[in-house]
Amino acid sequence: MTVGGFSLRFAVVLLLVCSLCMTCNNVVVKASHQVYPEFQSLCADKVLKQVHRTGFHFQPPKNWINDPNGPMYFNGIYHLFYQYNPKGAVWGNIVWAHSVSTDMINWEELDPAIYPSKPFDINGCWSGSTTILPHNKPVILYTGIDTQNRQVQNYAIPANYSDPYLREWVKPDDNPFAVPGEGMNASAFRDPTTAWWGKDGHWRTVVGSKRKQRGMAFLYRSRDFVHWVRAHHPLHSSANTGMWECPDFFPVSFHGKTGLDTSVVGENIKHVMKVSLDLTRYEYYTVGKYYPQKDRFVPDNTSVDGWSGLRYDYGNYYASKSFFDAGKQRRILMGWSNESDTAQNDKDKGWAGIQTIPRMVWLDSNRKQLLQWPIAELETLRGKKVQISNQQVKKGEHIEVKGITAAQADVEVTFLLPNLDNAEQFDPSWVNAEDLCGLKGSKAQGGVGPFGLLTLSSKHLEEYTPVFFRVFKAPNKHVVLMCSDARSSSLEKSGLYTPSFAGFVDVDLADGKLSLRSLIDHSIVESFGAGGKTCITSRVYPTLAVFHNAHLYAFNNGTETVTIESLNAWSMKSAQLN
Ligand code: DQQ
Repeated sequence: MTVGGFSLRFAVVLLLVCSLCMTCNNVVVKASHQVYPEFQSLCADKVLKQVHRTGFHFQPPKNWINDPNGPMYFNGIYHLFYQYNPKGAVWGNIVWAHSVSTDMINWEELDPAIYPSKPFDINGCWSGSTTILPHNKPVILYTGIDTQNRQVQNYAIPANYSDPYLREWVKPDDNPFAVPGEGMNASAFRDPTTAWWGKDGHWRTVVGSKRKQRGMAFLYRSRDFVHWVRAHHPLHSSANTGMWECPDFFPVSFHGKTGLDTSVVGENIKHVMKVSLDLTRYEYYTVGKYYPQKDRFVPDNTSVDGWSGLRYDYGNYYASKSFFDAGKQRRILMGWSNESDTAQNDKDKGWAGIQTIPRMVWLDSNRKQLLQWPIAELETLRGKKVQISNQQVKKGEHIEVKGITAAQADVEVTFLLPNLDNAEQFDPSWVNAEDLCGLKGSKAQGGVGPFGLLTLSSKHLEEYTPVFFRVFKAPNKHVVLMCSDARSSSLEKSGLYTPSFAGFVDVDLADGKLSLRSLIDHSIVESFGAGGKTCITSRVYPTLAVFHNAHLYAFNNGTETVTIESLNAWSMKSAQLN
C-alpha cells in the first residue's frame, strides 16, 4: 500500500525516525555538511518546482540525499544505499535509504535499511560500505554517531539472507567495533571502506580521519569481521589535506577494462586511493603500490598526493564510492552531485542532491590515471537519434543539433582538429585549470578552440552551459583544457553557485582528434572528455532552457576551423526512479 508515493512501512519507519529525532533536536552533531536547523525537519508538502528534476539521474521522490553508501551486486541485484533526510530537503536526520535495481539505471525504492535506533548510532547513521564475505554473506560497515556524539564504527548484517532484496538489516549488540581511541579526534573518524582480505587470514578496512591537518586513513584488521584492532600506522596519510572523508581503496589491472575484486593483490596491478577532502569539498586520487606485508600504500611519483591531485571529476561531485561488480567483472563508481542552488531553493523545491550515472573505471594504458565511462546499461534509455558528420564549424559559428529533446539527452561528438600551429601560447603560470577557464571562458577567441557544445541553451543564447576544449602550445607539447562553465547557465542570478569548472586533459593529439560525451538532464550536465580521461559535472538551473525550450549547439570560437567528424545525439527516455 502506498501513501503519497511512500509505502506504509516506510511511513512507519519515518514516524519512528521523526520521533527519535524530536528527542535529539537540541543535539549538535558535528558534521561536514552545512547545517540548517530551521529547514532540517520541514517536509515539503509536495515537490513544487519540477523543471529541474532529473529524468535519468538517480533521485528519490523528495528530500535531501548525499553520499552513495555501500553499493554492491548481490545475487543478480544491485543495491544502492545513500545518505537521506526523511524529513526535509537539507542535510539532517540521516538514515541509510535503500534502492535496488537490475541495471543500475532503473531503481525501486525500499524502506530505509539503517536508521538511528541503538546507543551506538542514535545520533546518526553516516557513510560506509559493504563487503561480501565468503559464502556470499554481505556485511555493512558504517559510522554511527553515538550517545556521546562520538563517531564510532558499526556493522550490520541482513536479517534474512534469502530475501533477494535484503530489506531488513540487523545491528548486533556487540557494536561498535571501533571507537576513537586515545589521541584520536572523535569528530573526525568516519566512513569505513569495503574490506579486503590478506593471505595472513586478516580482513582490513580503513577509516577516514585527520591528525591536526594531516589527513589519514586508519587501518583496522580482523580475523572474524567482528573484532577489529587498529594497526600502529595508517595505511596512508598526507600532510595539509585535512579530514579524509569517504576513503576508497581498490586494485586496478594493468590490462584492459576488467575490474578486480577489492582483495586482489599481486603482479600486473596497481592500487588506487581516493579521498574526499572536507576542506575543499573535492576528491582526489592517487595511483600507486600497495605493500601487503607492510600494509602501506605508496603513491607513484606520477600522482600528486594532495589538493592538486587527479580528480575523478573536476566539477560538482563528492563522496564517491566504488565496488566490484562480480556479475559483469567490472569496477563501478558512484558519486553524489550536490545542488548548486540555495538551501531556501531546496526547501522550496522539496528535494536536493542526485547521484551521477554509475561509471565503469579502469586504469589508463599510461598507468598514471583512471578512465571512466557511463555504464553501457544507460544506452537502453536512448530514444530518437540525430547525426551530423563531416561538418565544419568555423570561427564564431554555432550549429544547432535539432530533433532531440535537448533538456534530456546523451550526445557524443568527435572533433577533428586543424593544424595546431596556431594554438595559443601556454603560460606556465596557469597551473589551476578552473582559474584558466574562468579567465578565458567560452567566448574569448583562441587559436584552436574554444570549441565544443552549448548545452541547456535557450534559443537566442540568453543562457547556456558550454562544455568545451581549448588547445594551447607549450614547449614540446600541447596542453588541452576542458571546461564546463556554469557562469551563463541561468538568468537567475541570486545565490546560485556557478563556477567555471575545468581540468586539464592528458591526451595525445597525434591523431588530431578530441572527443566529448555529455549527459544532459535538466539540471545536470555530466561530461566525459577524451574517452573518460577528464570528467566534469555541473549543476545548473536554466530559466528559459527548460523542457522543449532547451537547445543544443556545437560551437567554435577559435580562429581555426574545426570539423565535427561525427556527432550522435539521442533523446533520452526517463528511467524508473523510485
Ligand atoms: N557525509 C556523511 C559522512 C561523510 C560525509 C554524513 C561526506 O559520513 O564524511 O552524511 O559527504
